Amino acid sequence: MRVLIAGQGAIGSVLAYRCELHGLDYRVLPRRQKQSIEFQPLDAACLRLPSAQQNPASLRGDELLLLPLKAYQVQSMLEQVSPYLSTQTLVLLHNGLGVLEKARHLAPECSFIQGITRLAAYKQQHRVTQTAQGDTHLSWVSEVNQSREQKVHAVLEELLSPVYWHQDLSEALWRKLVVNSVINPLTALHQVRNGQLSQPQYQAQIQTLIDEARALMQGLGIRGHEDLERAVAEVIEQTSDNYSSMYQDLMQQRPTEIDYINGYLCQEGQRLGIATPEHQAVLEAIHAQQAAT
Ligand code: KPL
Repeated sequence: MRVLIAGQGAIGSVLAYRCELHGLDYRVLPRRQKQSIEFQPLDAACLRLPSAQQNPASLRGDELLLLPLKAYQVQSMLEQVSPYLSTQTLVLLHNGLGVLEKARHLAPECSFIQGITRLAAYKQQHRVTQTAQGDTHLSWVSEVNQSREQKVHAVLEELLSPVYWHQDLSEALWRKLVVNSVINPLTALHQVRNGQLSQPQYQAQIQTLIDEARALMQGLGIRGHEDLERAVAEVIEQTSDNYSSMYQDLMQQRPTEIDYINGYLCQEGQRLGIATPEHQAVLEAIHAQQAAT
């Protein structure tokens, strides 16, 4: 099964490296101009990733398309390739929610997998450094035949090991959404590392954000909302030295995923008639910062 990797971001480059390592047939669908990536694996010498590039016009229908992109990049990538998509399987791996609905609209014949990965890497110019292998949680959100399912599982388990398959990922996706809705905007607005959010001055705002998100999860009947405080505190501690992705995006004057994180929570609040004023406030504050840069 041919693997297509959208973009040459940090996680996309890890996946390209792992395709090389396992001798898989893969191509890259560059978002912009193709770059030559120097890749530093976790446990091997640095190497230059070869550049096999796919022309979207020659997609075949049986490929596995991995989309390790920011939430806002997925839509533009799919708009670019949608005329050539047919029955491929697409894997979404990004922060935030709300992209799947748009992706399904753009690629109605494709089957979809949604996922969360703790695989970690960062990119500086043309160099990508992997920092953690991390586990990956995946779930099919489309029906596929058994033979396609087996082929896809085999490839993803080679590329993203360890992989855990779930019948329903909504609880894990929402818990991650809540964690990101607290850590990402607050670190970006206060210009601090994740770990600094454990200081007392941030606790009242963190609690309000969690309470609003909990009311939404309860309204939607999504389990796993009882110990959101613990989930947030654990990630703050485990990633204490990190600068969140939103902080880095704002610093580097790139778009952020705020509309798919706090923005998504506000939209769900409006739909359900549940107030989310604190999420609305951080959404507006990040928009204001983006407009000012
Ligand atoms: O996912 C993250 C991000 O920065 O986007 C966390 C978990 C907050 C780690 O920084």
